[in-house]
This record gives sequence, C-alpha cells and structure tokens, in this order.
Amino acid sequence: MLALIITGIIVLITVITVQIGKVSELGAQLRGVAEVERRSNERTAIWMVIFMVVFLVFCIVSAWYYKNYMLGYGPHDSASAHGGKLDHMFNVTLLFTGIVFVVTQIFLFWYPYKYRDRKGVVSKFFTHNNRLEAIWTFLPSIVMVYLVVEGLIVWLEVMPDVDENEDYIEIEATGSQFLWEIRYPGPDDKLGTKNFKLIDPATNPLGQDWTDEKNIDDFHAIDIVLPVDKKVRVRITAKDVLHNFYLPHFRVKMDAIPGLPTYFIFTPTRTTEDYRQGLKEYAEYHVPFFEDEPDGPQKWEMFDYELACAELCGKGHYSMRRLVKIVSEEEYEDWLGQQNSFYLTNSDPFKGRLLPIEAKRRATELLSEVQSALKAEDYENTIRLTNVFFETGSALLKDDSKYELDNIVEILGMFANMNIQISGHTDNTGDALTNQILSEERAKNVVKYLADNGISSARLTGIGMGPNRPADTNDTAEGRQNNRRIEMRILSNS
Ligand SMILES: [Cu+2]
Repeated sequence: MLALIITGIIVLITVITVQIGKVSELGAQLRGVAEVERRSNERTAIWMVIFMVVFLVFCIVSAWYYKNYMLGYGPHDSASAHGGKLDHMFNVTLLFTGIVFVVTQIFLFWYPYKYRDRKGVVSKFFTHNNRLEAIWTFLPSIVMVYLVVEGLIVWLEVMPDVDENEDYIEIEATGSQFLWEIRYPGPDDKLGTKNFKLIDPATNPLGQDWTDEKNIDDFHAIDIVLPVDKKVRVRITAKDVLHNFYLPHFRVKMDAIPGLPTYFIFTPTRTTEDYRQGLKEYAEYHVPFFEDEPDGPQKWEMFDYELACAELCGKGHYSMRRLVKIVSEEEYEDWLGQQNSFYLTNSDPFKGRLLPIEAKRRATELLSEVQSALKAEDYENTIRLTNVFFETGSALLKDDSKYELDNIVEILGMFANMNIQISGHTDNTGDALTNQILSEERAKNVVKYLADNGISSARLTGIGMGPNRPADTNDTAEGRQNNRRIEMRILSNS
C-alpha cells in the first residue's frame, strides 16, 4: 500500500513538473526568449550567493556546535605527553585549510553573481599577470613549507626510539582477527623472543619460545594497565592481516603489520580517574550511562580509555576493543603483583618448582642464609634446601634439583674451608627402616652430586635421620610435606 502511495506521488510530481515546464515555455514564447534567459540568469546568480552564505554559515556553525566531539576540544583533551603537539599540528592545518576553504567558496559563488549576463557589460580578458602568478605561487608554498617543517619537527620529537638506559616499560600488542593480545615482560622487564612456528592457539597463542628465559615470567593481560607519567614503548605486531593500534585519547596510532614489528612510545599524563573528573565538567557526560537506569552511574563515572583497531580488518573488526587503565605507580605495582606468568599458568612442566630464572634469585638467597648461619653460634643454624627434589619414594635426584645444588657448589667454592653436613629427613608414614634407608640414600646422592662437581669428599658428610627429627607435625599432609626435606649444616669454616 505504502509503495503504491509513494509511486502515485512520484507520478504526480513528474506530471506537475512537466506541466510547469510547458507553462513557462508558453510564457517564454509570449515574453520573448532573450528576456526569459536574462531573468533566469539573474535568478540563478542570486541563488548562488544565497547558497554560499547559507552553506558557509552552516559549515562554521556546525563545526562550532560539534567541536566537543572532536579530539583536542572540550572534554577530549590529550592524555599523553606528546598529544598536545599533534593536536596543535591539526589545529594549524585546520586553520590554513579553513581559510583556503572559505576564500575559495566565496570566489566560487561570488564571481558567477558578479559576472552574470548583463546587457552591455563585457568581461575583461587578460592573458598574463605576473603579480597574480607570484601571489598564488608564493603564498601556498610558504604555507606548505611551514606545515611540512613544523610537521617534521613534531615527528622527530614524537617518534624517536627509546634509549637503552632510559627508564621505560615495554609491552607488546599483537593484533589478530579479532582481538588484541597484550603481553607484559614480567619481573625481569624483558619480553621474551617469539617464533611464529611455535604458535599454538590453545597453549601458546603468541609463539613464545620457552627456551628463552625471558619468556618464563611474561604474562598476558586482558586490559592494558599502565602507571601515570612513565614512558611506555609498545611493540606492535600482527598475526594475520593488517591491523592498527589506536589509542585515541593518547593520540597513539600505528599500523600492526604481520612480520614487520612497529612501535610507538608515549607517556600517559592523566590517570583514568583524573580524566573522569575532567569529563565531569561537561553536561553531556552528566547523563545516565545505561539508558534504562536513570539513577544508575553517570557517563563520566563509567568512562575508560580504550584501545581500538583502526584498520578495517574484517567482519569482527569492531570487536577489537580493549580497555586501557592508567593508574598510580602503587596501584600499578599492586596489579603487577596479581598477574601470573602465562608459562606458569598454562604450560608449566615445572609446576611449583624452581625455574631457571628463579634459581638465580635463589642463589643470592642461599648465600645470605649461609652468611647468617656462619654468624650464628656454633653454626647452629641449619639451612633447609627447599629446591632439592627426588622422584617419589626414591633417592633419585630430579633434574631441576641441579639449580640449588649448583648454587651450593658455588658457595663451597667461595668458602674454601667450609665443611658441611647434608642430612636427609622423612615423615613418619610407612616403615621406619625403609624411611631411615631412604633418607640416608637421599643425603648420599646429594653429597655425590657435590663431589662429582668438584667438591672434595673430605669436606662433605651425609647422614640419614629418617623421621627422627621432624620439623613440623606429622598429623597433616602439609606438616608431613615439611618433614620430608634435605638440610645443610655448616660443621666448620676454618
Ligand atoms: Cu583489526
């Protein structure tokens, strides 16, 4: 029905237009063609001027009206150290192009009016004018040179890479259809190497090379969390097609290209909370965030910085959103403390054991334990070797015990006159004699490892204590676990 009515209206309008055309044709015949043409020219010329005025007023008023929606205006202040410079560049460019736009529009419509067909008035023709040539060559060149030079200066300020010894945080963003994977370097502050051949969507989505120690503590994050006022270098890459790493509030935008890592360096200068307080000043942020919850939180309270993909990368392109949270240094440290290494949580063959990278830290710890044991009277302090592991029910050392044992070898090298005793302990479950033998064998194997690694056997004693010296209760699983242990005691150091 509606289609029928619309068709009817269109037919009617066509008929009316044709009829009006016929009437004016008849009128023209009556008044004379020349007169009709003159009137038509006059009308068109006036309409051109009217259109120009309305159009320019519309452009300027709408730009002014919508300015708070543009980056760099109203609530959309830059939240990064370099952002202001880019905003300034955009404004300078807008100023020049704006002037050129307005002036050309005026000329475009004013001249058809001024030089409309009038009786007895003839246009002036000239073939060449040096002054005009000079003006329209030099003026644009000066403006262009200014824009290019200023642009280059800003580029050189914003884009240089970080210095090796500078204080900065490096994170990595990998784009893929359709999500951003964010990787942090973990406690060692270093991102591990990757190899695309190692990518396994389930267990190793980024293709991290687990033989690189730097990878062990790297963690993956859902949101980007960063401390305020700290330089950040983002490694940007992609796994499938072209994406674009875009942080509008920080004026950060860089292509993510498969096989060609790019980067962007920026310093966030305003925390999320601070930015929210800024938005609070604007009426358009004083509306409910959820339309159906008039008493719910307001728009400014719910604001979050965001990461988007600014490359039309496929059907799910819109879903590549991640939140960016800028927090204080303390909040950042807190958050870091809650993150778990991807390796440990997803593909950990060490499960709860010492990792090579932690073993290094343990070396310092062990050394300080030895030093405080040396200070104690009669070397009373025994040192528990928490990272010596055996196969279940066996005296066979596990491979990953070597880190702790190598640390002891090193310490015995440092204290060349130190003699030690290694004792094995068990819990009280099972047969007492078996336990006694097991503890002896375990202590012996530790001693053997140390001797095999260059420590004179004269400096080493190994004894088995069985369950006779419990360190904890034997009534709980945890207590028994504590009782099954290897200890080291310093016998002499002279
Ligand atoms: Cu994308």
